[in-house]
Amino acid sequence: MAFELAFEPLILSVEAEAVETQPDGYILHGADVQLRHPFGATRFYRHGWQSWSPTLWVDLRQPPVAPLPVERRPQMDDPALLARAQHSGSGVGALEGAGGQVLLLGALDLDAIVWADTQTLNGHRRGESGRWFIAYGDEETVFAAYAARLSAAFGAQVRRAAPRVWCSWYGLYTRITQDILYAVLDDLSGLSFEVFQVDDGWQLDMGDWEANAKFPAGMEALARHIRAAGLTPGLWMAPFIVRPSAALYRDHPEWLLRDADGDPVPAGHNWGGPYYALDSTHPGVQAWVHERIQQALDWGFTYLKLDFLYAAALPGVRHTPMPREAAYRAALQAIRKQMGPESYLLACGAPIFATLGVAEGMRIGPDVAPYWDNEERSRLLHDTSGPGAQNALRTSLHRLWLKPLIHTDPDVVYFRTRFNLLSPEEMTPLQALAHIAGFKATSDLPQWLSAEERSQLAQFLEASPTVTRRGRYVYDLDGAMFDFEPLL
Ligand code: 9PG
Repeated sequence: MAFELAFEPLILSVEAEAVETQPDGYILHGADVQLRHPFGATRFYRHGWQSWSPTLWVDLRQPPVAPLPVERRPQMDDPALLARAQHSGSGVGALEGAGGQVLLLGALDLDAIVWADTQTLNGHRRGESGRWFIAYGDEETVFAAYAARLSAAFGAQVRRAAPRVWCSWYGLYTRITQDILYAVLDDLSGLSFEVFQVDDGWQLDMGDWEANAKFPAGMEALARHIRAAGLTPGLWMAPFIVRPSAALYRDHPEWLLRDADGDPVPAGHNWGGPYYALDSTHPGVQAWVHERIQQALDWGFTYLKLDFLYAAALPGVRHTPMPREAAYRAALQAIRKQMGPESYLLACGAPIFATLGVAEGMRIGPDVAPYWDNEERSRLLHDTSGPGAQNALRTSLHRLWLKPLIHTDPDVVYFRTRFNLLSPEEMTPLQALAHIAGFKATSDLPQWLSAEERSQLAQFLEASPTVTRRGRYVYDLDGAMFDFEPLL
């Protein structure tokens, strides 16, 4: 049915099943909704599916985000989004209108996409029907109104400030050992971190979540050591992916998510080969994930960074047929419940919408790196989902409107100049973004820091500047202005 929406002075016509007028916009009903817009070749807010997926304003005259080779698509974005010819985003999309106004169309359900061309703005939901919020006005106002609607639909998890985290990844990568981490713990004393998070490198394999030979005393001893240093033990796991080299892959082929031909669904390509998704609706997988999470909790880790979560929401044939984001959300909810109210869940590589209201924190951009950009991947492959400070900054900046819903983690910041190609002009904006996003973390090894750098880190951890947004990319932190636009 056709309806007219009045957005003074605009009247827009929309195809939907039903329309409800609201003080801050309209609610549309229907699996498919279509609006005609008068903005022509304007810019589109393209919202990527999971943490690392490209999220930015794009020009409708330019081609849509180019997909990576098929085996790497899931780690970039929803493969179904990347296969589309139109400018498409996950859950929400927006167009720049006249005089700095923005027209936003956002789903209030999971498993939804928004796409646009020079004449239409469209919503499509995989499911029987759908609910959508549409608003036109000042950018900050319409995104805030949408965030409030999402909070009502999915719940918000913001109960306390995000913890200050030391994370092993961006300093040591997989080269962590028990002895190195014990030494780092000693050197961190005097800095006001709250969480010491052990990242990738402790486990036998993706799928075999037991300590490897670099942790001879075991994970329980490590957690005890961290707690004795006055910090909360944190641990990285990727519970829904498995590598072919893992014992799990050989022991339980029936647990893999499979496509219509019966082949395992690849979740990406890393660590020198493909890795596969587990079917989180399979009772065997559910029992196994429960055991793995319980083991981490029993070891004493009460902060879990769960990664590559999108794998549980990839297209595939499931043991229990259900929409794929709903399948992932149910699995994450089971984990969240098991963790109890005192433990912290940081979701990474996570489908954004399906994680809201479940996890306390979520990575909202791709990985930072001790360099600004990987020219080859960004320029030649046109992939902005890869590691690099610029990619991380860009995507995270475009997701800050999620702040009322969840702790928004823009990834770690740097203070070290050792083993780091970033200039001060690149490091300072990352630090500012951490204050703006409200999530502070670093991977700098204390022994790498000069006395001056260590004191900058100490100040960063203790500061909580008042943040005022002055424009899309302009923020005021206690009177200091940061304009991120030239960096994008
Ligand atoms: C550990 C890391 C860190 C990091 C996470 C995640 O192949 N990939 O496309 C790919 C993307 C991101 C990535 C690793 C691989 O990083 O974001 O913080 O925990 O895993 O392996």
